[in-house]
Amino acid sequence: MTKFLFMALSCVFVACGSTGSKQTTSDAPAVQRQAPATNVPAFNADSAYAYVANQVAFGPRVPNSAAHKACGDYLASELARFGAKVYQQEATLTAYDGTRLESRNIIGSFNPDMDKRVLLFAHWDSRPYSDHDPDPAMHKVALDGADDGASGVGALLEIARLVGQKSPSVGIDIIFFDAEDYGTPEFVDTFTPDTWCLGSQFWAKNPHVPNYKAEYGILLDMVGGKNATFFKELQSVRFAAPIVEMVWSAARDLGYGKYFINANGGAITDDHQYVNAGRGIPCIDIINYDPETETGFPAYWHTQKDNMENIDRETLKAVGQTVLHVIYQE
Ligand code: AHN
Ligand code: ZN
Repeated sequence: MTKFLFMALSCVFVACGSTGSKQTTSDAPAVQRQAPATNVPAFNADSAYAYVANQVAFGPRVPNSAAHKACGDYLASELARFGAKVYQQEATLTAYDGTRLESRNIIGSFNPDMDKRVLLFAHWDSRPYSDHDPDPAMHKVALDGADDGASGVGALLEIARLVGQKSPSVGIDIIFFDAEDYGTPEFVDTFTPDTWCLGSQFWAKNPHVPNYKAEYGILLDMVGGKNATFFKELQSVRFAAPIVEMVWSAARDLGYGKYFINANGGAITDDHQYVNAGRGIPCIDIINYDPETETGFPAYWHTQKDNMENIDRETLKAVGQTVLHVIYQE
């Protein structure tokens, strides 16, 4: 009843232009426009930025390295500090070249006994190669992964901190997947399927609790870049269109339409695909997509330039506040 009233009011506000939203176009039906939620905590961008910087400060989080181990311990202890029930799922996974990767998926559950759950995830490992670097001498050198890896985890740690302070009315699971970014490099000719996203592939077959289920899932991948643009990723649109619309319209209502572009992007192989296919959970990917570059990713993607210089608090805020809005309206 109150929900309908709120929706009616929000439509009136939109109609008379008093919400401050600058977007004039919409492909979402009006019924999906959300009530102006007043119970949503404020995402602290400085806090998220610090969680990103802290990860990068360990050095590249390449599986089997000391930095990887130390950062994994840090992430697990932060989730525990925020009040989550923490699961650490260790597995030896095999890379494209046969390397055995000592991997760890790190899971924080809030209100683990609640039936209705939302899954939020990101990968926490960083790529062992800068195989898109303009300098060939860098192709086999590990990168910082400030955006590619650390940004999604940093935003989710800030969300975890807030969820721990004041619970939404659904259970929240936050998964930091390992071994996402050890996929076949550009300098190798052989094609092996499914070499990316090894941690999420493992989890999809071996969830941390039997028959794990969530209403939907949201993947954050490269969510910290300055002037990032999040187009509607095509696999997300195919498998979870209502979730895409819910998230993009929440972003628009919050005034983040310059980041969340109301147009389709490319199809991207990413952790959401395996969670979707393996567990039947409709998942979307919020990922920085640049239609102007050859790869579809920002120019610093998989180069030495994926460092803290590209990380912008405003982008982290746009993504984090949007995700909070979505989970607190449940
Ligand atoms: C591929 O490059 C096949 N997928 C992109 C997944 C990814 C890598 N996201 C971050 N790094
Ligand atoms: Zn990557």
